[in-house]
Amino acid sequence: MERTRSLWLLAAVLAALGQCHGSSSEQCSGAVAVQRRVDCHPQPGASQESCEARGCTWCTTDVPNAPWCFFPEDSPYGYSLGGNAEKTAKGWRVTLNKRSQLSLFGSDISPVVIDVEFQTKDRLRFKVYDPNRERFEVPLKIDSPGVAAEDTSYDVEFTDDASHFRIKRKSTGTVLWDSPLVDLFFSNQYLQITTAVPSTSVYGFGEHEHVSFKHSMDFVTYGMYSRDQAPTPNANLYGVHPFYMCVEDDSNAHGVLLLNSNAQDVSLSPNPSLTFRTIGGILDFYVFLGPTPENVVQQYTEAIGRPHMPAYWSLGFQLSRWGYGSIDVLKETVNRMHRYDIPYDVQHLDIDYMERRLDFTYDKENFAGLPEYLQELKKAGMHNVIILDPFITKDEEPGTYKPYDLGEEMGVWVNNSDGVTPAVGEAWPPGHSVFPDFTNPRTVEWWTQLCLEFKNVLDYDGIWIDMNEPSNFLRGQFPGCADNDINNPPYIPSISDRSLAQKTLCPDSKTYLGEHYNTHSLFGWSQTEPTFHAAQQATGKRAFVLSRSTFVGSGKHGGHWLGDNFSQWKDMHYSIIGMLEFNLFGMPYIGADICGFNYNTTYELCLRWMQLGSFYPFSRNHNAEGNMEQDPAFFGAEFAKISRATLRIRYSLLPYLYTLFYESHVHGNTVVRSLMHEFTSDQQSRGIDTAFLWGPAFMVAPVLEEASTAIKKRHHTG
Ligand code: MIG
Repeated sequence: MERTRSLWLLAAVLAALGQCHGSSSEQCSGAVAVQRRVDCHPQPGASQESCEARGCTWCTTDVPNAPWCFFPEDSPYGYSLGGNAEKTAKGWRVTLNKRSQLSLFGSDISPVVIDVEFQTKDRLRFKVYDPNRERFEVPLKIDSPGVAAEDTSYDVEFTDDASHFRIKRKSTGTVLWDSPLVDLFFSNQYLQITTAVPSTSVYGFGEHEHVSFKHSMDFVTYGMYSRDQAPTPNANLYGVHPFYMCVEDDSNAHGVLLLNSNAQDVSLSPNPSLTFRTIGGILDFYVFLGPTPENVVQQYTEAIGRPHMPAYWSLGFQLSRWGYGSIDVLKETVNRMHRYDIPYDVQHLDIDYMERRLDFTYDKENFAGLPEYLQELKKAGMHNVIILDPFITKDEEPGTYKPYDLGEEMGVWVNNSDGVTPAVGEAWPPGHSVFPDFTNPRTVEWWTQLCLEFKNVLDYDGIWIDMNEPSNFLRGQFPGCADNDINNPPYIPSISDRSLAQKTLCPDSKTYLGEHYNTHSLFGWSQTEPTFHAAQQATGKRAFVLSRSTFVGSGKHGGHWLGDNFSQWKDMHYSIIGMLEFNLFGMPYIGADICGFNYNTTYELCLRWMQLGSFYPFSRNHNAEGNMEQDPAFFGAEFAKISRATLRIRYSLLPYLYTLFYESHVHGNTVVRSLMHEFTSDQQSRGIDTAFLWGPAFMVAPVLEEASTAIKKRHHTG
């Protein structure tokens, strides 16, 4: 014992020395090569002791972010085939048995079943689940016509030694998916699967601010859990999209969705491989065979729902800001926009239009005459969008605030773990707030009624739904979260604060569809569809819904903006990446706050951003409270002239943009796409994210750097 320990110590010292001298990264003989390591201690705080206690190998390395604790080649974990495949209506299924008693996070489930379904010629589903107990599944309906195995473009099989589960592209033999069964975990609160990917050209996963469109595979981990979080590189943001596209070396492309709404993360490793970890639900994968990037997105949206068809007016330029503060300032801004003749179709109203930030009210003092003014704008051909937050104050005098009184009567709130008393948190409205549970049909009734009634107060054309992660200014509701396995699971994915309750509700809160633990990231998604129908009913026209939190399939009923970005040059660049990613996610109605939300903008940055933003599908200049004004009429004649000129290019191309949206609505095409999408076989196109295309035929290459007047031809390495 003693001797082994000192050997370990010696190894650690040698490793540390090696690190100092930057010598070879491989310090331990016989260990799995660094680039092939799969993390055996994904939670923080790994030590040699805790690593070896779980039967894994400890070996330090100077390769940044590579795991020091990893599964050995002869890992005792995982599952093995429990028998022969059994034929099912649309495919086959097999049982898997756990290989040993060892457990990473406890409560392992065995047996589990892999069900393979040949859904369409180019789409297959495989799900791993517990045959003996129902677990949470995302209630997204995906049609599965079914197709015979010989008519598919893919083969699904186990390797001869039954150690790997594989999916192949028939036409080329390329292995698209390859999971060693020893890397499969299926416990109550920890599910993990690893797959090799056929190339390092991997795109997608959201929502994050990614610093490149094509991902680095150098041991990068992205957490996914909806959160009120201003974009910062790699942090989990407002929405959840566990979808990636991979472009194979021969330029065929495929896509993969993990349909799971629990807190999760994915690690990208140089092998190249991906490791998915989620803390609930089931492993429910959909694979789309392409073979072009456009085909992948078409097939993806065929499954999850085609993007909605936006109203023509919503392709016009839009203006917003938080903090006009009064109708006079609003009018002044609108007037100068017209005075400078800036193409402009939509005016947004942020929370300052409300009385004390209460939904379904307006400030009759500071915004006196707002109803009449909105009608005036409409007569002049403009359209209006109003913001609504998901929290409802419970502290008004009874009988004075209908949204609360009616909601209370109808029982529409998210409840505490007892399933009866409403969860009470704190947000923008004065006092304390409750949270509508949009997974409950009664809530949909309540919300629809309020939206319809409010249309008679403010003549809106569209609804902007904010803060629906859902955001709460506390860590969990009052009086804080109980200490239990739901609130404090054994593994918390790589998300900000490593907390499931920070800035939101306790995971053990109850929604109609189930525990908040499972439904948290579905909150905004579940609000989008009813808001879409309410807006449609209220206006009698095509609906406009802009949602901050989104999930797989949200594009069917709403658009998205990239959230609270910063007035910084790099944010302009990242906005292109976000826009390209949301086009992969089936949400082509997308844009970032032009000129930046947080911080004061500058003349030059804002002007360049107006030029870029003129080509966002959703083109809106928006600003945070307290910052200097930044509408394109604010900076004077020269600025206005340049903005007008680029916006006029946009407007002259609106028939084209509208047609692209039609194609996205009907065939699932992207509207904005990367150069790689169109020039896939050109290796150089793989990494380009400083320019983009509208459809196949129009390229935008904006200036993204300060004090520059030309675009440098950058060298892009595959
Ligand atoms: O806590 O409504 O992302 O666009 O201006 C901030 C005020 C709440 C966040 C949104 C932003 C909006 C702001 N909201």
